[in-house]
Amino acid sequence: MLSETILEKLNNQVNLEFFSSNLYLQMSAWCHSKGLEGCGDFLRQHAEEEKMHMYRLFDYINETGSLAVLGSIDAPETDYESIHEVFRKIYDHECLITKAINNLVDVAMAEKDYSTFNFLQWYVAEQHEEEHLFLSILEKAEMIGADGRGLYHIDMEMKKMSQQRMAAGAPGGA
Ligand code: OFO
Repeated sequence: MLSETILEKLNNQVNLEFFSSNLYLQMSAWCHSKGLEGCGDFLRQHAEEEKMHMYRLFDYINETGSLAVLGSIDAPETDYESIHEVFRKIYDHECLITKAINNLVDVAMAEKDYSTFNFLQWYVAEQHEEEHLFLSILEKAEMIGADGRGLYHIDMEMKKMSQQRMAAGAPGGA
């Protein structure tokens, strides 16, 4: 049984994960519109992963006998100046998600809701991985540069990562 506070926060997180999915799907469309196929494929896959994060929360809420509630989701930004800006915004967004998860963990602990606390540990580990992943992509992209050749390299790198993830059974794909 979830307390009202925890339920509200879990439902907020459901929406946040949905927003993340839409954000990355929109970014993937921007990449494809600029000819950055590798980046676009990678972000589309990542949008699918975010949907899995959302479903995991949704199922957990349902399993407790509480009601998962889908609220309205803000439209993501559609235009970016560069692929570097895209990756910078993704990294910042992931840091924001980490804060939201940490806040949920704090509340679960304060309420002695050990089941939710335990459930959230998966997200704690996932956020560590995602922050690390996007920080390393951002750093590499900044190192490579933004001229034509640099962009080509970034896109090839992302294509490789996307293919590796597909081979490892990641959800999604273009
Ligand atoms: Fe990319 O983060 Fe969900 O949780």
